[in-house]
Order: sequence, then structure tokens, then C-alpha cells
Amino acid sequence: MYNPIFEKEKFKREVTNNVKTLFRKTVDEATPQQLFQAVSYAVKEVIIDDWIATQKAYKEQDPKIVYYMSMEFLMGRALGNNLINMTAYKEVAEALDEMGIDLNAVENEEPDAALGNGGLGRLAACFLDSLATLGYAAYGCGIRYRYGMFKQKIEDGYQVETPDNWLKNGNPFELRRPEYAKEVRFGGNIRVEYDEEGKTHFVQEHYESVRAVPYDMPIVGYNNHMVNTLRIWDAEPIVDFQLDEFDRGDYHKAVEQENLAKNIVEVLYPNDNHYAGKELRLKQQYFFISASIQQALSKYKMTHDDIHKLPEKVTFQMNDTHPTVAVAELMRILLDEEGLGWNEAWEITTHTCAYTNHTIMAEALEKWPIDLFSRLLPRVYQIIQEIDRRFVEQIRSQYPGDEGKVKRMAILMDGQVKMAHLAIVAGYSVNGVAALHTEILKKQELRDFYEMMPSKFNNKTNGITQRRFLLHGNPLLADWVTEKLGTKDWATDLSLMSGLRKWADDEEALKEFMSIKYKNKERLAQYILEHNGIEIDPRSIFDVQVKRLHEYKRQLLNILHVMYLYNQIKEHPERSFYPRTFIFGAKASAGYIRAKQIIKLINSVADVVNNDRSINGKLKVVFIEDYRVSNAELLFAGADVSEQISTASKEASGTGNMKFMLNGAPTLGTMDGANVEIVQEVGIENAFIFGLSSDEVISFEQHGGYNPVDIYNSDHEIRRVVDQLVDGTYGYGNREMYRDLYNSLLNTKSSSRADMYFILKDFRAYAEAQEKVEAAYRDRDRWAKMALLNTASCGKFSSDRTIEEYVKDIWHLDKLTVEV
Ligand code: 26W
Repeated sequence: MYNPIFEKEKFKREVTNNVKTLFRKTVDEATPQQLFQAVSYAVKEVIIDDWIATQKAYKEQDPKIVYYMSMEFLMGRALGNNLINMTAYKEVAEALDEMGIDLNAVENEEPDAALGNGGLGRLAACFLDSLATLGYAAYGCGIRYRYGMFKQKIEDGYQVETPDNWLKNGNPFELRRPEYAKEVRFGGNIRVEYDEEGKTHFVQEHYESVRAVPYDMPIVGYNNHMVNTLRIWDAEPIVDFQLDEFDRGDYHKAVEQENLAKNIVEVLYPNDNHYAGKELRLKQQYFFISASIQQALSKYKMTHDDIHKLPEKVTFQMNDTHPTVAVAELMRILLDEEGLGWNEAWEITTHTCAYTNHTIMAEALEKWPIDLFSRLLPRVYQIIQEIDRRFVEQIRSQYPGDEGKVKRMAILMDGQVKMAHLAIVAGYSVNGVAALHTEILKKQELRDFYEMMPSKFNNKTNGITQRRFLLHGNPLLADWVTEKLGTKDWATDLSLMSGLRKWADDEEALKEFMSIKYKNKERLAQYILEHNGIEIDPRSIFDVQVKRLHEYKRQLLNILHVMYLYNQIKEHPERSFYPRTFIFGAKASAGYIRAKQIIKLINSVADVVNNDRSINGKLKVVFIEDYRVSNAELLFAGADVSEQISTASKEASGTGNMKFMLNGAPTLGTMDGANVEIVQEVGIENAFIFGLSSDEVISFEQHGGYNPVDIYNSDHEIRRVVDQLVDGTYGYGNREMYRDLYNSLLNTKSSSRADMYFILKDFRAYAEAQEKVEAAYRDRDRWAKMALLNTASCGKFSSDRTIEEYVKDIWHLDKLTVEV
């Protein structure tokens, strides 16, 4: 344990005392939730000193600060992770054990902080962990949603969403900081005024406003005393709702302000990769951006007097286009409040803001209707008009006569504000999140921009934190790795994992490795028994696909293949078949009907297959309810096979793929996103790669798709599976239940193209790859070696590596040291 103030007896007294002062109880009387609270406050007590020391270091060393602006931070649970990073997990477990308290049970009382949807939000959380661990000054800036990602219940096979009231018992780790509150204004109109010197002033009138109040969450670095801050904003009414307001006849206004404040931070939008154009979402965006930028500038101005040098000390990284209004808000403050001229303000802004693209899915692009945008943010809109006017002028001078370019590249076009264009024009860096993704951006999606400003474009392949996903999530494997490498330094230098390669032919080591996997499979099976009531056999192959539900991720391909296997087993009971357990976990956006049908289908297939005694338990299907960060840790640790089967070109990177690899599960996947780089690292012989390449997919798309009916007609096994969607096999006799899915595969009328995601096209290749999985698994030694080599080859995929690349190429931060 590194922290001298973290003494066992003192800690135990602290817990006992917390139980007493918080709940008027003794440890024996306390409920598990109360114990979680008491333990967390005791841990926070220790964190606070390092947090203060880190702030002091900020002041004394005056480092450049990155503000990671994100609508989403998918943090998961804090307690266990904080203990891991304080290198105090085992000691605390021991201390609690002496008090008769089980740390694991205490951890399970903590609700996940699910302020995010999926990959983009979880990436933000991993980045914060790495920034603190590597000693960089950073703030995460976001929204303190009252309700996070919805909780998923499965009722009668259907997804049912219930609210995620994650704050209902309070959040022991957060700090409310009312002294840093900021005002954020919406709507009204802009009056132009001229002062004596003839200078123009823009005055916003008749606006509504809210008070943004920050809550700080500690981000504990690993073993370095550094504690950074995730600053999430709550909204409060500016005017307190008081009775004298009522007397003055302002009752209405007071209610309105109260409602505006309440609504803004009420709930996380559960859309992943689908832009819905909701006014409230734009309000959320401007709300947290305005507050964060105001705060960053006031912090800067406390110790610096030349605003022109802002880019030397501050950088705003925009996590996708969601925070892009930052560009215009920064301009507004520089112009209207700092009194700078346009060129000076633009110079500063374009050296401070940088943009990361996380998706090429067209339906995810944020394009706000101009009337909505200008009504809500009148001054910000004026500024965007001027940015656009100047940019269009630049296009015309660089490409005279090419009005096509203007149409394709302008920020304001067809009555819309195109946020990606604004981000690229104003950002000093534009990056993709995996090598293939960045290439596709450059060659396809953002080609015009790349041509005009090639030097802005760069790649930063995503990564994940090994602290949460190995050290915390898989303690058995973590200990084994430490023993085999003879050091625990891999916790901060994942490249050391390559040292495990020398054990890849060592029979004893392979046996140990596989026995750890087996124990983790037992742990997962126990979770599934408790939560799903389904018994699964840890000796079967655990084939896992966990991620958001989206057509492009092709959970449908996976379940159709399960239906195909089931047909095979029924038809050829004599053939040997290695027992398999297919595990799914996925939330579908509430309004995404087809995604929800896929969930229902998975559960229907599970029902039929799991209850068919005649197949002797050879095949099991499990749908994990409420997939989230905390149960993800168990799933990665217990997986044999990692399903990464997106239609090539569609998955920007993927990060789940890396978490499986770290935990020794080979990838079954397409050459998409970061899978490409995973294969590069581990060798194609240690993965199961199949299907169309991204070039092939793109080429089909450019030629209007392909004809799935040919496949349906010529391959009777595929036809049979597709027909089973509408013959009642899985519809409990109801033939209409999955008609839409059937149509999506075959019928051009159901969507713009039949089988848009090339499911039937890739089906045979996928089935063959699955056969190879089975054959490989039968050969225990070969499998063990493959699995171990995956763990040994994951070094590149640490978010520490990713962050160092951002620092070197984009942010140019200084390293801090924190003295205690
Ligand atoms: C406007 C609605 C909306 C909401 C979220 C549009 C788009 C998003 C995100 C960009 C979706 C997302 O999470 N993208 C994922 O980002 C990960 C981190 O870079 C990648 O690993 C995933 O491939 C990508 O799908």
C-alpha cells in the first residue's frame, strides 16, 4: 500500500464511525447499502488529501490543461476502481473482512454511473483514468444527468426500459461546488449597440437563463497521488422559487425557470449513432459547453493576463460533434466579453479546439435545423454565420467555379447547421479512432475536407484501461500475469505483456492460464444463474457478443447462425458437436423498433433452444439483462470467443474487442475498425477472420447494394433459417412476429436496400469461421496458446498509449508530479 495515511486500524475506525454518524447504527446493524456508503466515505477521506495536493500542483506547476468535452462519461462503479488505483484494494478487502464485511458485496451495492451510451462514453472514462495515471492535468467536462442510461428489463422476451435513478441514495464520491456556478443563457434576441468609440456591442435580451452548478468527481491516478476531476454540471433555476415572486406576478417566470433547469439535465439521450434533432438535446449541449468554457477561461485568467496565449495553456478536445458549439461559444466570449477582433479571436479558437470523429454512420451526423438553432442560440448562430461566410469565401477562392464543393462543405446548407463541418473548420486537429476508420474518413466521408486541409487529419487508435478491465475485473489473471512477468509494472506499461509470449509453449503455464479462464467462466455462470435463472456449463464454449444493439453490429447474423446450428444438431444428432453457449448483452435505443425485435428474437431462440431436451444441452443461448460496465467486467473475464462481426467499414473502432483480447478471448470478426490492428498484433492465425472487406462493402454500396435473393434461392440452409423467421418456429406459432426482420433481409421495400448490412452475404463465411472456432477449441493446447497469445499481444491497446499519442501530436501537455 503506497499511502502512509491509509492505515488499516484507522480505516476500520473510520468505517465504524461513518456508519454511526450517517445512519446511527453499528456495523452489524447496517444494511449493505449503508455499508457501501460508509466505506466509500472512508475511502473518499483518503482521496481528498491527494485531490488537494493535485490542485496545489496545478497552481505551482501551471501545466497546460486538456478539457475533455463530452456529452457522455460511462464511468461504471467508482469504489473498486478507486481502491485499485490507490493500490489499496487487497488491504481494504482484508480490513473489511476483519470487520465481517465482504468488499465484493459492498461493491455490488454501488449503482453504475452510466452517464453514457456505449463506446464513446466508455472511451471518455478510460481516457480520464489514463490522463490521471500518466500525470497530465485534465478535466472531464460533462452533464450530471439525473437519470443515466436506462435500466433494461426483459419481460416476455421484450426489452422494457426503466429509469436509472442512480443518485437515489446519494453519491458519496461527488462534491458540489456552488462557488463555481455559472449562468447560461438561452433564446431572446440580440440588440446591437454602439458605444462612444463607435464599437459594436451585442446584447442578448429577453433570454431565459439557468444556473450551472458543478459537481466534481475524483479521478484517481494509479499509484501516483494524482487525482484529477470529472466536472459534471447540474442545472438550477437562477431565481429561487419564492413566494414574493408570486406576489410580484412573476409566478409564471419562476415556474418556467425552474422547469427549464429541471428539464435540461433530466436524462441522458439513449441514442447511440442516431441523431434525432431534439431541441432539448441542443440545450444540453450548449448548457454544459457554455459553463465549461466560462470556467476554463476564468481559471486561465486567474493566473494569466494575455488571453492570446490561451492555446499555450488550454486545449478543448471535442468528443464527437456533440460539444462542437464550443467553437462558437469560445468565439462569443472572446469577441463580446473580452473585446477581441474577429481575427484574433479566430486565431485563438482555431488553436484551442480539436475534434474526434467516432462514427461514419450517416444517420449519426448532427445537423440542426437553422430555425431551431438560431431561436435557441441567437448570438452563437450569428457567429456561426460569419464563420460559414468566411469559409465559403475560402472554398470559392481555392476552387473557383466549383459550387459542388460549397454545397458539400458549407457549414450552413439546406436550412441546417452541420456540426461536423463546423468542428473541422474550427478545429486544429481532426482524428479518427482506428487506422481503417481514419483512412475511410480521409478517402470517403470527409474527402473534400481532407483535400483542403490534409495536415489537420490524424489517427488515434482507441485503447482501454487495463486497471479496470484486468486488475479489477479479472484479479486471478492479473495475479498470474504479475507472477509470470515478475513485475506488476504492466499496470502502467501494457507493452510488457509481450513478455508472456515466452510462456506460449509451456504446458504448465498454459494449464494455469486455462484454469483461470475456467474459474472466471464459473463466476460468470454463477452470475447468469442468479440473474437469468439459466444454468450453463462452464465446459462449453462461451461465445460472447456484448455491445449496443445496432443493425450494423449484426447481432442478427449471430442469432441466425445459432438458428442454423440448432437445425444442424436436430437434423444430425449423430454428428459430434462441441457444446456451445452463446451469450448476448445489448441495449436497444428505446425508439429503435428493429433493434428491439432482434432482442426479442434472441430471447425467443433462447426459449426454444434452452428448453429442447432432445439436444442434450449442446446449445444454450443467454441474453444478459441490463448489460453495463459492472457486469461487462465479468463477461470479458469469462469469455472464450469475442464476437466482433460488424459490417466492414461501419464500426469506427470498437473497444470491447480490446477488452476481450486483454482477457484472453480470441476475436471472431470482420476486418473492421480496430479488429484490423488486433489481427496485426496477434497474428491472423490467432483470430478468426471472415467476410467482406471494407473496400468490398463500400464498392457494393456505391453500386446500389447486392441482391440477397440470389443467396436465399441458392443456399437452402440459409433459406431455411430465413424462412424460420416467418414460419412460427420462433414466434410461438405467430408468423408475423419477425416479418419485419425477414423483410429487412430480402425485401427492398422494407428499407432503401435489402440486407443493407450484408448479413446473408457474409453468412457462409461466418458459419465457416465458427466451424474453425469449434475445431480450434477441441484442440485444447492450441486453444490455450491462442488465448494466451491474445493476452500477450494486447500491449498496443492500452488507453495509456492512446493518451500519450494525443499528448504528443495534439495536446502537447506537460507532465505533473504530485508531492504529498
Ligand atoms: C447524435 C446521436 C449519437 C450519439 C452517439 C451519435 C453518435 C454517437 C456515438 C458517436 C456513437 C459511439 O459511441 N461511437 C463509438 O465510439 C467508439 C469510441 O471511439 C468506437 O469504438 C465505436 O466503434 C463507435 O461506434
